[in-house]
Amino acid sequence: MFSLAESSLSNPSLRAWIRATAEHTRPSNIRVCDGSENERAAIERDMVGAGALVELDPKLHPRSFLHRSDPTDVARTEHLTFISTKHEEDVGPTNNWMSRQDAEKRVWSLFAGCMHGRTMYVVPYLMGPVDSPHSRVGVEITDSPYVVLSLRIMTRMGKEALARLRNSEGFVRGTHSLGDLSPERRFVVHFPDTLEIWSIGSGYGGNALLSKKCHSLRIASVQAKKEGWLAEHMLILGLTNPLGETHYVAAAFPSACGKTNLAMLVPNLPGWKVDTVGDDICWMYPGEDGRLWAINPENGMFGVAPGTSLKTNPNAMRSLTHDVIFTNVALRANRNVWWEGMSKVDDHEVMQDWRGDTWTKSDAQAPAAHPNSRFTVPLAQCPSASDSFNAGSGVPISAIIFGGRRAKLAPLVYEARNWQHGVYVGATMVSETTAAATGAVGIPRNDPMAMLPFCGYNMGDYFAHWLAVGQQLRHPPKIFHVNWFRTGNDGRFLWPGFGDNVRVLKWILERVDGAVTAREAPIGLLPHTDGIDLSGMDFPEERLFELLAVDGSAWMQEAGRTLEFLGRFGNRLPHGLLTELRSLLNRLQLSLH
Ligand code: GTP
Ligand code: SPV
Ligand code: MN
Repeated sequence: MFSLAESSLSNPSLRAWIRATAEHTRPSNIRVCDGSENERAAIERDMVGAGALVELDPKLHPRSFLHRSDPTDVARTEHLTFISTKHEEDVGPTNNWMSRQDAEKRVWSLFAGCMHGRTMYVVPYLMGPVDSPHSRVGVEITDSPYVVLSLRIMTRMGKEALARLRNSEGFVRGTHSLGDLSPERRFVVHFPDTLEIWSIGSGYGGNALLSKKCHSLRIASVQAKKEGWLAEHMLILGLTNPLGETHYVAAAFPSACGKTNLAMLVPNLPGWKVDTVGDDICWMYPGEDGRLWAINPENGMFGVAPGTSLKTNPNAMRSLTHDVIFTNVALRANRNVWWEGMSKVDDHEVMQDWRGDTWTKSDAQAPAAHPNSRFTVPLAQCPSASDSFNAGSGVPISAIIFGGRRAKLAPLVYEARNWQHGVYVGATMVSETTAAATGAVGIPRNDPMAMLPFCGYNMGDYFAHWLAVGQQLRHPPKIFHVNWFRTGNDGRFLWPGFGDNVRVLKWILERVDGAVTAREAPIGLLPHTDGIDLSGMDFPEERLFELLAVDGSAWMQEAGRTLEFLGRFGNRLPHGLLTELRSLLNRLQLSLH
């Protein structure tokens, strides 16, 4: 870490931008981050001194900390997130639009003097493997040391990024300030045309770690459209069968719907193995061999804590033994962390909840850990981290899985008939809202490809782009839809999920290999009743029937909802999707007569 004056920063446009930002935001000093251990230790020391980090017991979690964000700042704020383009129709009906002029008036003005008395950190970061032609550079300017420590885990940060940047101007410029943390003065604005992001008033997650959703999805999706690739909200995993054959799979589930968990699953079938390439973001390119290839642009995980345990996700738990930043979890008296679903605790054990208030289970009014509390940890610490994680070319994708959180309707798994039908299945996904964004939870909403909050342009054009990419692929991945969250009449999950999800992945790969047949249903291709391997589990077959049931009249109603949703895109909606909707309606009608 060094100040701008003494730094070896040679990139003239980077220097000019840093100067201009400092003139407007007025920090007391400027630090260019190099990603070193010394820099990390110095920032941690300062933050512990200022009470912004709590050091955990070094015997239990060496070099690990708890951070508490402002209680009004605990999740992404979609209603305060904007895309700024020349023409409003280019952001489409699912994004908030703001003109450049308005953004300067309403948002840039809030940056005036906002870093007074604070240090301005300049954080160069690389998205993607160091030697990948697909990797991209960004620089985030921030006054939050928590953001600096987090980016150091989540990205290849510092020297490696600067080396890649050299004198290029083609980097994403993110300007971030905590501002006064007031939700009234909180904004995240993206300018895809100039590769800029302005974020103020939040220090949490996707609002503040600009490499993540802002750069790798909202800005990158626009670049991907222009350049013929895909920037997606997907995990990437390698699945190896007992014969030693490996296929790679990418899966899009909305926020807090199971990507991290599936990406590092410990299979409940003997002889099967999962390797984790990515848990949240995936960039995919048509390869010369006609297949779709994927890289994970990130270097770490920002994973949901509640529900994570040695039983549900042992690989995540084993990743968390050292060098972790926990955010908004509960703190035990022994300076260890805790969250709901992690382990049994004594009814009368006294802890501090995520706000720092005294908490005991026996008289709890609310959870000890915030429902969107998280851990930040390098992916390399995960026992299942894939050797291909750093591969510049990425991995070839054999199957794409879409999935949602749906108490009713969607079966455990089905397969799309072909690429166009698969794009329809992704485009018409519905999932119940979660604590990952502010607002009510449990409300079903359309969330195409799990990208509703993250697509940086008109989603009508995005669907067309998906169709176009498919046309370029001589060997397109097969597309599937899954739902781990269907409930029975008692309101409980019908499917045990987690390690048992490998049983569904197994069927998916058997379909990819052409090893099994499927049965035709109006919505797509379903497993035969003996298609899902239930060996070694105590699972009544009737329950599998219930999980795989397709209720024709309920799907007919769903088609009405779909028509209304797709109608919002007007003439930007590609014909292919309407064709798919029409064929679905025909098949449903036939099945109901
Ligand atoms: P983001 O990081 O917000 O994008 O979330 P994510 O998609 O990575 O979700 P994650 O894997 O963190 O899971 C979110 C919540 O769903 C956690 O509380 C998990 O315990 C729970 N969950 C994940 N997989 C399953 C499953 O197969 N069944 C059930 N019942 N719950 C699951
Ligand atoms: C999500 O909400 O999908 C996340 C967490 O992965 S955040 O970084 O806040 O976007
Ligand atoms: Mn996510």
